[in-house]
Amino acid sequence: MTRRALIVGVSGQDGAYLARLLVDKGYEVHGATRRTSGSPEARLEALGIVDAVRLHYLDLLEITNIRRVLERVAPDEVYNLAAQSFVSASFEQPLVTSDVNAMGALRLLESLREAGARARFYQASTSEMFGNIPIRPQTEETPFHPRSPYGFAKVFAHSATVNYREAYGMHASSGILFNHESPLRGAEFVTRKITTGLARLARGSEEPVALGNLDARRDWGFAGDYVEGMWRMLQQDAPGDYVLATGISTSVRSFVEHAARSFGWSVEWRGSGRDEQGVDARTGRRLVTIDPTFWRPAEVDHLLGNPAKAKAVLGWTPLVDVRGLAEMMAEADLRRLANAAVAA
Ligand code: NAP
Ligand code: F7E
Repeated sequence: MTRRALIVGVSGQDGAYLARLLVDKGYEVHGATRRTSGSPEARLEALGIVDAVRLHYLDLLEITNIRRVLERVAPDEVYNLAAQSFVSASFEQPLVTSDVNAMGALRLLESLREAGARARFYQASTSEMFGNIPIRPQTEETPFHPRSPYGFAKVFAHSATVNYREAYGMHASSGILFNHESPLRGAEFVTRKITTGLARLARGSEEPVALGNLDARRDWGFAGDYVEGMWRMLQQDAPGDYVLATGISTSVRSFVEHAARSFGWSVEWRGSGRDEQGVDARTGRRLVTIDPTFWRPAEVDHLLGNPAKAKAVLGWTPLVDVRGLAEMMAEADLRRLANAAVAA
């Protein structure tokens, strides 16, 4: 029998890759998206699957509409990928971030429980829950110390998922995913900001990429690999929590160097603090400058995940490393700019 999946947050990066994976696996794929003035279909179009996904309006702020969509779709699997996902913005909008990321997840869980639905549930938890915990690498057992409204709202949603599993026997799983990126990543996140900024420089722009903390370290993987892990979690007989990560952490500074190599530049760092600059070693051309407005009120300095449980239980392994990721994103941004220039 054809399985039916509902992806809440289908218009986002992960929503698009997960939708493609499930379409390829023969699922009937329903995508929930809130009404905005933009196109919720852009990423689905980019992956060539827009006609294969049935869209429904759903906002996690409104419980009646969640109930109606669940009733209409009657899914076998529900993936909650919806969130205000930009950590920086969560300092400016802590209340709306919490309403969507924390209470929104609870509204979904409660609607499933009330309906007596037997659907399996996936919650998009995050390494940001670990925040600045001085234990590395982080596993499913590592305590949380969130450093932002985004992080503490996600701890709430994670705890709710665990509790609904324990209290009501729901098949509710939580993926504690470390940073994962792709050519479809939002332009405000640092990896994509770097690859689009460098691609513009390669096309003749004279505007260096203005960045914040170059020393922050993240465990960066490829979104296409991570959605496979999400799906595998819901195929287990028993629900659970799983870290998905590569097991390698890289600084923002090194990510710049990896991306710059795709454009033929070798970055040399000059100066320090807010006067630091990244220049092309051969020509001295300015590629990166520092803008303190991108520093955060509370930073997460170093995240490094241990995906051993996911490897052992789910048989999951990430295929793309950070160098391959930087190259993939840089090439995609360069191609996009070249195509836009031809079309203009
Ligand atoms: P994303 O590109 O920002 O996508 C977020 C999705 O949530 C979008 O479809 C967005 O819709 C939707 N959304 C926002 N507010 C909503 C609301 N009130 N009601 C319904 N939908 C709403 O994020 P992503 O990178 O794909 O990440 C997917 C999930 O994984 C998020 O929950 C994120 O917090 C979590 N996560 C991400 C990472 C990562 O590195 N990417 C790591 C760990 C966890 P619009 O298009 O209308 O904005
Ligand atoms: O920042 C530093 C910044 O915004 C990464 C989300 O998907 O992953 C993501 O959250 C690091 C931080 O991602 C700039 O200070 C320096 O230390 O790309 P980011 P994030 O905050 O790690 C987690 C796992 C999620 O769950 C989130 O949803 O890079 N950084 N300079 C900068 N960051 C940005 N955005 N812009 C800069 O100019």
